Amino acid sequence: MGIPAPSCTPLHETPVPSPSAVPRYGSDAIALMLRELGVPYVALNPGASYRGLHDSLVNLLGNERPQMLLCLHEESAVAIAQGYAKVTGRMMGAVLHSNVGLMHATMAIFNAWCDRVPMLLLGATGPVDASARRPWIDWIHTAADQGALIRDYTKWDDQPASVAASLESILRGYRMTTTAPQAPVYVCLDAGLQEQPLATTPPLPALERHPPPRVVEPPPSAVAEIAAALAGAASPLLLIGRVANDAGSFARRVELAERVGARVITDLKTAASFPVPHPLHPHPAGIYIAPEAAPLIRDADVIVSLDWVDLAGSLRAGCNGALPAAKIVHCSMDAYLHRGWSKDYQALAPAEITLHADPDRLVAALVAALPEAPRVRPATPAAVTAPAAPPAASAAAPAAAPGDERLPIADMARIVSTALGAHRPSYVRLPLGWPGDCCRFAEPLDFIGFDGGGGIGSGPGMTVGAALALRGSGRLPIAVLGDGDYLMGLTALWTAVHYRIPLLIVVSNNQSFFNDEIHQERMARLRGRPVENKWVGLRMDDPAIDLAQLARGQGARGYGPVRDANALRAALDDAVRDVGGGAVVVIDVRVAPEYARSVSSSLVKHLPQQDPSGPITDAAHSTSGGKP
Ligand SMILES: Cc1ncc(C[n+]2csc(CCOP(=O)(O)OP(=O)(O)O)c2C)c(N)n1
Ligand SMILES: [Mg+2]
Repeated sequence: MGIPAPSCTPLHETPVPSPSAVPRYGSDAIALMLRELGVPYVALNPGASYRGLHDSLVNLLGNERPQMLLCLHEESAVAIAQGYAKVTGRMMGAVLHSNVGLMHATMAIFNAWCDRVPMLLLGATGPVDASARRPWIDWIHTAADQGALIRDYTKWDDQPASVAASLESILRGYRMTTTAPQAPVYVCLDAGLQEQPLATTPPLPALERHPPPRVVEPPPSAVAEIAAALAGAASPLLLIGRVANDAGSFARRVELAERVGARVITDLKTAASFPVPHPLHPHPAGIYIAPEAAPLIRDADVIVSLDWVDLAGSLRAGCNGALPAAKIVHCSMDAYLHRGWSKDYQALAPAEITLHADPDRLVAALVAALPEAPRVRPATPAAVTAPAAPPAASAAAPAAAPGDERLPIADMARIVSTALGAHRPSYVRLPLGWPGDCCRFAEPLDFIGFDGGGGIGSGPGMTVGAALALRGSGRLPIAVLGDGDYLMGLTALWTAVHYRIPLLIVVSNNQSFFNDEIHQERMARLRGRPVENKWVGLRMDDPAIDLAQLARGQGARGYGPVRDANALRAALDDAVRDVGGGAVVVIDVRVAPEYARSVSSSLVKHLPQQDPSGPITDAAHSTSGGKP
């Protein structure tokens, strides 16, 4: 049972008709180009550098196709576009004010770059003609080569010098960002050019003369070689990374694994790509290779990587730093994007066969090349659609001072996944410390992957963008965010409330940038210094921040702080009802500062070497006394 479609209608800010709605300015032509390309939305925070384009979007296009989505921070605007692309596979736009708006947006652009999502970023500067600049403000908001700020983490950028060149530039950028390997592009529009009056606007380039490039199929000889290797393998392994999230591609991956009896490992950095409960997927997906999954890598004789992020690092993680003996097939087009500034290309991956091809096309070709009868039938096919329930929440929470009770994070996770299981949740984000057994993704879009660049603060914006894309799908957009992530990006919620984009955020509130407590604990242990001090400079307490109030202050529903299992269940019931009715809901759940040990290394890289069986807790400092 999914949640019903929201009962509210999306807000459209409809402008009064303009008496002079004929294209007469440079930005009018640019706005028409955006419509021609089918850009559905442009997320933005305003600025005088693109007041010409803003006017054209409102008074020429009537704020339709594209529709503007007002954001309270440029970082949210880009995160929203990223969330939208992660769900739909399609791009939307973001418009960023001159240099300062672009500076605000940089981290989000880096996330989108590392996540390899399509996105059209429009910027502005100038007037480039200094004689046309207003005093002071136009000078501080004009930069030479503005694209240089983000050139190292965009696929392409341009600053066209005429209106006709702007149209070509936007079309070129659109084709580039939507062509694999995908990544954001940036087109910087001179303010003077936008505001330039025109006797007639230049014709839009004919789209049919600039079609998307035909996709090249993987070479048949390579397909035959890989198929033969898989067919002859005793322990084949598929590592599934950045792949398409349509149902057909998802089903073909299952088909391939079953035909050759391959084990499968999936990655929480990327979206749900294979049914986790499937018998051929024996271990929970993780951010890192979990110790229990390592033997699959060590013992494999053929490994096929389908655009797996950090192939070399994962292979070494599975083999104690060595490389596996297996024959390795690496199918990815990512090398086309590799540059020098950011090392997001990861360690150099060994491979006997490297294919610069679309991984889903390789899967389709392999399925066509391999015999139909499954070599190894899954033991219990029913398990594919009926994942085993996670262990029940533990009965007893750790002792805490009266009024300061907190849920173990594993309990919170199990209660959330059980309560939402029947409502077709689409997990947009999971916090560090989320237990692997609560990642029971069985279908595409059950999980949409991580932030790409590890930039905290993107969670709320990405949730809004994903929820925008999921609107009316019957799915429940849910993000479980760390309190630090929530607090850095929470003004994105207003955009969701304003445009009636229903969603649920559960904040895993340990009142800390807790990931760094683990690092400080590690430092203290290594250096023989007091572990008790690990919280200093990291705890967000005194005063405790009222996270639900911060949601209510933006017109969202805010529940909590919730401190026990029953209160959480009740809040989730209310939240599901509210989201079904169109609301934006935040539940603040007080969780103990700990990462669930059952997560093993799925979401955490370096757990300190302490009690190997118990959770990583803040036992070293006293929460029982209330304040650290
Ligand atoms: C923009 C940015 N600043 C700082 C960091 C370093 N960092 C990584 S995880 C983390 C803590 C995040 O806190 P929270 O979201 O509350 O999650 P928790 O660790 O408490 O589970 C920080 C500060 C980062 N990755 N990105
Ligand atoms: Mg935290």
